[in-house]
Amino acid sequence: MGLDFSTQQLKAVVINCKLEVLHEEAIKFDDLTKYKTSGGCHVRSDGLTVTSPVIMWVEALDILLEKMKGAGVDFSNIKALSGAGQQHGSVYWKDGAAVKLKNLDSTKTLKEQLSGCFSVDDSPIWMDSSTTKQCKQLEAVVGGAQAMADITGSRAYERFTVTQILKLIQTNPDAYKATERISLVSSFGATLFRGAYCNIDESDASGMNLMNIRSRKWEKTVIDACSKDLASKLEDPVPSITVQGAVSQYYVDRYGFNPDCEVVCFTGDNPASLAGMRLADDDIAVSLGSSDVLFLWLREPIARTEGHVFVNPVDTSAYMALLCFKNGSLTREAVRDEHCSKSWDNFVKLMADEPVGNNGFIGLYYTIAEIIPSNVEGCYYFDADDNPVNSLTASQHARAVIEGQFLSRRIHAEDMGFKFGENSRILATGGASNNMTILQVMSNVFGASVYTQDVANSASLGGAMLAMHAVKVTADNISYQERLKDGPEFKLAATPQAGSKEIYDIMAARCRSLEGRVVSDNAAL
Ligand code: ADP
Ligand code: XUL
Repeated sequence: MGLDFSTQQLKAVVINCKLEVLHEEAIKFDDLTKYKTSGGCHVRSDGLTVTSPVIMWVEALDILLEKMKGAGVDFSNIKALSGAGQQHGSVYWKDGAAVKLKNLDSTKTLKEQLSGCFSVDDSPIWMDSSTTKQCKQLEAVVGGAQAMADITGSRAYERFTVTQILKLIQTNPDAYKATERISLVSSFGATLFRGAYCNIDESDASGMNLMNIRSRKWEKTVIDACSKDLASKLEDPVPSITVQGAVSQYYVDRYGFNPDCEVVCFTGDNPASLAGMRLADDDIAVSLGSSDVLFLWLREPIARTEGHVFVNPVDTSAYMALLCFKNGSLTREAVRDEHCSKSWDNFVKLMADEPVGNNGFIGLYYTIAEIIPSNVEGCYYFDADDNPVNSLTASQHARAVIEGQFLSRRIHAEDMGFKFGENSRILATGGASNNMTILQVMSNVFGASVYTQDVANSASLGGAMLAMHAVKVTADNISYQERLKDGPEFKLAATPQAGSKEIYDIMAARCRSLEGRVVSDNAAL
């Protein structure tokens, strides 16, 4: 079984040894209306602080397992489970939580028993951008942004976990003091199933600005700059396919799990997607979920001050490169809701009213503070001569948001060394990869063929596949790629349309300079 504690929902998938999907389930957090989340989170009044109630994730697991049991899933057949979590988010377990976790009562829900177990009720998540001060502070300690990237794989980013932990230490020292363990969303998921604290895996640990990506150890200078006791509140990083031990007796008694079912480390949603898509060397994965994320397999950890290098979850000696754009699906939805009567059907019909290239109009949409380019906010429209315009028609908006997003993804990916070409395969996943019109624009802008998998939730699928690999590999030493070679195939979804390359090559160059203008205008504000 593979789970995915993602931004907007908790998902699960059950597969068999032939890699066939037996069952899929999802619980949308916004459907748990009492938590009043939108898109699974709360954006605070400063517009920068973004959190999710940790107990909502716990309750979603209660509901998910009940639903699966009701649907006839036979948990006694599950040999192993693993999963994914939205990256960077953190969970703060209060003193005494380990004892509660160890003694879970199977007649009660997890929510009933764990509600008092968190020293911070609202977990900071990846959409948070409130820690610029802490980023600067920690970069200064290690010798600057590039030095931080060389050590941890990324310059200090607001959403990266250690900057969030430092903010807690500085603004709410009592809560930090009352914390016995800090989990990532991923290791929190594993901990719930294990009934004991689970390790943070090396791949998701790479999204903390805290682990040395070569030695795979916590970086002492960064630890000491936060608090000398921080390491004692963290479970050490281990390879992503580490078996943590059997599932808690709670799940055996309440849901009929096999007592020998192994819990394998959970990892970040993007590393898990890399596993679920069985990414090969020349592939570029594009995940169109709440965020838009591009990633690829990397042999050597060459880190820059834009983008990230993470430890590879599948091959622990390798790495992965990743670019994350915060204005993904939620921004497309905002345009759909404002200009296209809240319907994807209308959205694609309106897009079709405008030609490839939108007659030169370019739109850059940052409805929330962006990660790339850093901290830019607002929506900006330009005509074919690069003059700013105040508004666009509904059909121009529908086309502009998609073209603008993929043009920007292309220029930043090329800057980081991603190479798009006729031979590269773009593997698309995430909610918006269901939309063929969007995939066609992506193919045109990148000038490469786009493929999709039947299973849209590559992160939960990757979790299930990593679980299967982890419990077998010590006995047979077969590589991940070899074991999973018969996994769900990719199907061709779109190829570049004739003439589009010429149009988008010119627009990509324009987009680069317009984005630069928007960045400097934002900085001047
Ligand atoms: P996450 O895992 O981050 O919660 P998903 O990968 O499940 O996100 O994607 C959810 C998003 O998919 C929604 O925000 C929605 O906007 C988008 N989505 C779903 N169907 C479509 C569609 N047909 N066209 C465009 N976007 C879609
Ligand atoms: C990656 C990132 C997001 C989250 C949520 O760095 O911040 O993709 O993992 O999906």
